[in-house]
Amino acid sequence: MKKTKYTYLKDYCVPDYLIPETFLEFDLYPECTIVKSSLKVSRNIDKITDLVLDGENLELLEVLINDCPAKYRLEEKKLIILKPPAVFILKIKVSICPKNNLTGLGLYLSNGIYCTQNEPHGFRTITYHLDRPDVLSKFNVLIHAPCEFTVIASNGNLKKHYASENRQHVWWEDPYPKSVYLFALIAGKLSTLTDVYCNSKGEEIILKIYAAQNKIESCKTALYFLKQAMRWDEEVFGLFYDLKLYQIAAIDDFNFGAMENKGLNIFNSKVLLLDPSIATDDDYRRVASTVAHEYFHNWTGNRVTLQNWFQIGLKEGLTTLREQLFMEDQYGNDYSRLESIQYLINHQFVEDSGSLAHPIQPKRYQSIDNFYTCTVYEKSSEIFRIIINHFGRNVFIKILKEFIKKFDGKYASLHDFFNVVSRITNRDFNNFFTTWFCQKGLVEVQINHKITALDQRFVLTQVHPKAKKNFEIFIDFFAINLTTNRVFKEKIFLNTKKKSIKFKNKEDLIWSSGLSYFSSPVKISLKQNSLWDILSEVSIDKLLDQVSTYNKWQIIQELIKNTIKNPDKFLKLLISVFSVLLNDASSSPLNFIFPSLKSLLLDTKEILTLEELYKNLRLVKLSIANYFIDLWPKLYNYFNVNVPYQFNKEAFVKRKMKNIILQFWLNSDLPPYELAIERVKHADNLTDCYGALYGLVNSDYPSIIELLDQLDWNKNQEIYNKWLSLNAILDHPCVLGRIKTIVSTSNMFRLTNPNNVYSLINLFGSQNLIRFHNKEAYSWYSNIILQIEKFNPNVAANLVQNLIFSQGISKEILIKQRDQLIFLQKHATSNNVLELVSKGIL
Ligand code: B3K
Ligand code: ZN
Repeated sequence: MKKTKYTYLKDYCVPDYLIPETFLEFDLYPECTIVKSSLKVSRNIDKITDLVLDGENLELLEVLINDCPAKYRLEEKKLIILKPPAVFILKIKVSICPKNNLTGLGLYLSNGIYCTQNEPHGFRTITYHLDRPDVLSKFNVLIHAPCEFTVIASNGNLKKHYASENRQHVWWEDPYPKSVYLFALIAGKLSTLTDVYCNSKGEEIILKIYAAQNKIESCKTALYFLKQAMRWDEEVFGLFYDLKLYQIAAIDDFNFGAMENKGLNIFNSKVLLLDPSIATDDDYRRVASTVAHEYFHNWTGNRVTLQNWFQIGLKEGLTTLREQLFMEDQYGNDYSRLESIQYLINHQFVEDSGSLAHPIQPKRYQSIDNFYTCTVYEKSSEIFRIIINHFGRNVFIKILKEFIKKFDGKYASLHDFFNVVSRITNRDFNNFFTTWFCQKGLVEVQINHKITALDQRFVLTQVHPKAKKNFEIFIDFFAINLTTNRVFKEKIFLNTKKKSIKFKNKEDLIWSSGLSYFSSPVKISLKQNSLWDILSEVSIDKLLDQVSTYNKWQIIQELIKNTIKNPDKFLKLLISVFSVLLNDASSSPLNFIFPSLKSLLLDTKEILTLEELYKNLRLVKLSIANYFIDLWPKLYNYFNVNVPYQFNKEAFVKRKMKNIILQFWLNSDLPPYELAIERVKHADNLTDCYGALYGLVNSDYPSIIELLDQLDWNKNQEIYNKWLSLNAILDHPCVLGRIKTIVSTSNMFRLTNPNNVYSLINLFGSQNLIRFHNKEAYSWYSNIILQIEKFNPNVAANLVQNLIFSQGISKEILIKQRDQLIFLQKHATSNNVLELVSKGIL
């Protein structure tokens, strides 16, 4: 039996020692990089005790205390300095091998470029240190590198650069104390894009982006987004950048999107490079939001860091909220807000309803890597947003400023933040904090409509099978009296199981879809079939006309779900709603996007199996496509404006509409295959080209395999990853065979490249539910997980999540799923994989 070792929040203690200053010296060589450190150490408790440093996969060469040999003991992942003095200088020399490091953590090589990733525990594979966020240290870094390197960078400001003996020597100094997870190093033959940002105080900040020579031109738009984000943070939060230099490096092999290292962000190229021929509009938006997110971390994460890793929701939730507010301000409140709500529902609601559900602040973990989830990012952001919803943006800004002032240069916990919230709002947030941050599980608010002899009422009930205590739910209740046309709004604080809202006029037709805007991250269940009957009687456009963008979208999403559950009953109504929407040129494209299969399964799991749901979904799409068959060409032409590609809100909304129309049309009995293929071949931008391909892949186009094979999409990794993703979502009996062939024979595909793995294998497991959930795919998939786990447990664990999915899956297939999890439990070796597997087996 493998031993399971957990880290518990209740065991947290302040560090025994502090390291206020760190000097690092790197002599970079692929096979053997020597890392020398000189640490100023001071005891932080009264008792004389050993100093226990973290370190993994290091070859220890020397340990000195105050320049004399130290007394130490070496354990597997620890270097224990035996009872050192209260204050001393510790010098350590280790050797590491970046070339053989395929974990995507610590110091590694990506296409010949030295790069680092240290959050959460990469630094311990670079040298011995206190690898915990509550130890903050001022860094001085000296790097020795080959003469031909054009970029040799670390955090902070460049102090000195000189060459001698065929090597370059570069000194960096970061004036701000930081946790080691924020340390970064980039070195290699890279090109640089430089710009200057002048802040509103008139100070100049040099901006630099580093990327491979053939990619540097594609970084210009990211630079523009960066300047937008810097300006926005000054104007909205009064937060200014605090160094003279801001650097971003683009790397091809990176485990996730990007990393906020102080003054030197490292980005996965996928979320930095933009050019209409390699990136879609969605990529443009993702780059804007990621560049802004990493920049905003400078205050929420870097200047104020975390007490321990149980608090990641603090920096990630606050930063995600800041990123979302930025996107709403820059790219349209309605569109961006609906997009984040949709993301939350499609991903976080699904996560919170399954076996991988966890509180934002977990009580324990085996591998903290497994907690960078949409619960920690998106759910916590929604909970922080409640403060804005309830008290207004200005109060939130005041709270954040106060919090930063109090904890600047220090670490903080979620609890610390809510203490500031309580103080400033004059309201006790303790219970709010413990219920929302320490309990897991999706909260559902059921809304029952009852007509009594005297009145009619809406009864709101909170339901949360996984939590013990009632949540404090802020509800901005919305109803509309369709008889009198009066809109009714009320703020309700649902901190008990039930509350009801009475309406005296029991004869009137009153409709409620719950929230007037998304005021809390809860799933609203409208238990009011009678109301849907009312809707068929009254003119639906009357209702849609009078409600907010959010309500409109919510009613349509609810109707789509009902139609998929019961097409006979609701299809007619859905079609009449679509008629209204399609005839309104200002309709948001998001109204026409169906909820994800996974989120639909959450609503239908007791009634429909995955196959039945999928069948109904296709039927609904076909019916809509055929019903509007005369309208599609007109709409398509209307939105197909013939102007050169530009990324701005008006243009991307038009392209989105155009592509949605094409995708519906392709699902009809008269699909415009030729038009779609013409788009694929001749569109002047990837959004239109990919949109047409996406439509074809999701239609019955008979030559789809030949078309995918003919595409010449292996010129660069960016476009190749797009091609992989189209293969991953193919609804075709050959899909598994194709994926296997790509993995084993394509010379562009590397299992060691996270983007390749995510675009093909992970997407297959997470999106192609119909083709993935079967015995053959499962057993191939778990073998791939084991192969990847050997060199990159982080990426392997991300894949495991797809094997833990039960909604709508038949018992017979679930047994096979379990068999694979048991197989993985037997053969896997990493905490990352084992922790998820054991949650899946429970
Ligand atoms: N803080 C990083 C994520 C680190 C993930 C480590 N597994 C990027 C971000 O959230 O901005
Ligand atoms: Zn973040």
